[in-house]
Amino acid sequence: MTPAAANLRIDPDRLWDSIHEIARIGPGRRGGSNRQALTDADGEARHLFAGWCRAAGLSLAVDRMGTMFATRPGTDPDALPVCVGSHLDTQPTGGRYDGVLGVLAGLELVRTLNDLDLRTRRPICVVNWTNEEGTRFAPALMASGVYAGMHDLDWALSRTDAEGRRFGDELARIGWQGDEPVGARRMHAYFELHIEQGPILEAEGCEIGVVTHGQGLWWLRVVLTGREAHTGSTPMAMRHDAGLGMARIIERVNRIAMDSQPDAVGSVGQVQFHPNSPNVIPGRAECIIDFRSPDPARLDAMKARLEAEAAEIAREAGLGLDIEPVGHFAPVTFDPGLVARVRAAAAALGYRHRDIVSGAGHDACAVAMVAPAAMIFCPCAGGLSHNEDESITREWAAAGANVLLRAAVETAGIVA
Ligand code: HGY
Ligand code: MN
Ligand code: MN
Repeated sequence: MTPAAANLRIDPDRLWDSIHEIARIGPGRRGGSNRQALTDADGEARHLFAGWCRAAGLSLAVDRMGTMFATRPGTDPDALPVCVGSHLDTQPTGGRYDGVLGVLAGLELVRTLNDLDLRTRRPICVVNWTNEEGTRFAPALMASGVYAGMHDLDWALSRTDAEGRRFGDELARIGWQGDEPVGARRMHAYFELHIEQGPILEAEGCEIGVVTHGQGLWWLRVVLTGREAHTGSTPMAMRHDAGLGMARIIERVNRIAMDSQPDAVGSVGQVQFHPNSPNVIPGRAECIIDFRSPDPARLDAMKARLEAEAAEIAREAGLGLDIEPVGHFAPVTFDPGLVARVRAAAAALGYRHRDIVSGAGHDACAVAMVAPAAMIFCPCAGGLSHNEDESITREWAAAGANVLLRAAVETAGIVA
């Protein structure tokens, strides 16, 4: 590593200010963020980010899923890029840092190289993946999933939100449907900085998580069909209560996850009753089940058990049942060479670090299927995330961004 590169550090105030400037777009009610994919707020944040990229001399390309690729040229025009990124979309009651830290740390990396007029052999590309969260349009990791070949493009563009609006129509409406074929752009390496979204790093006094693996995930859409009827005048024995069936399925998700310990989680975060009226027995109930485990056999066993026992629950309650897998990725092993580079960067920079498995899914989990990928975690207070009280310190953000800078620049190659 050249002396200039060995002393590289980002500008922590500029990174911090950028994070809090973009947080003004799509604010939550309690200081966090509500910038859901393909809303006007998402579109506005994209324009702000694109302006910052142009001001940093980056060339911007957008693919057909709306993913943004902002590239700083390298000295070798034929070399594949080193990509650094994450996502700008948020949960409805999200924090300011989930995803945003990784995208803006990538931009800060470029700004720092510009300040020092340092050239790299490989291009460096900052990425904003569309719809990482999957909250409005399931599944999560949607655009990176299409990029990795997990989903068909037309299937993704046809996904609808709770109001029946199509993903592709909303992407066009906010003016961010690009024309670059999804997946055509190859990467030499991909790094993603992200908050841990768990309590381990803070509890152990570590500033950096060296992410070796990511747990796998199944998202199952379950629809129960009963019969709408009057809640007052319908005898209990005559009810086909989709709401009751859903309650039993939600409880069974918890029981399956608890029976699958250690290293297994399961919850239902999204439920819709139809017609959702207090004096109508629900004729239809729909939810998405979220099962995760780092153990592929355990993950698939949870799914199989749920499918069998949901059929029994539906039969007992006299309900129709449909189960559709709407999201899946197997447990991920990140690229050992890049992981070692992240670990060496943390050590060289003097940060307390430890290896860690990611509980949350990230775009890097999809990208890892088609390119060498690695992740860097920084702590978050109390491990809290997907909550407006999510918080990190400026120092944690800077530590993560400095490790990202060093690992990415070492991979891209500094040209003296
Ligand atoms: O669901 C996830 O793990 C990610 O936070 N979207
Ligand atoms: Mn995220
Ligand atoms: Mn998230």
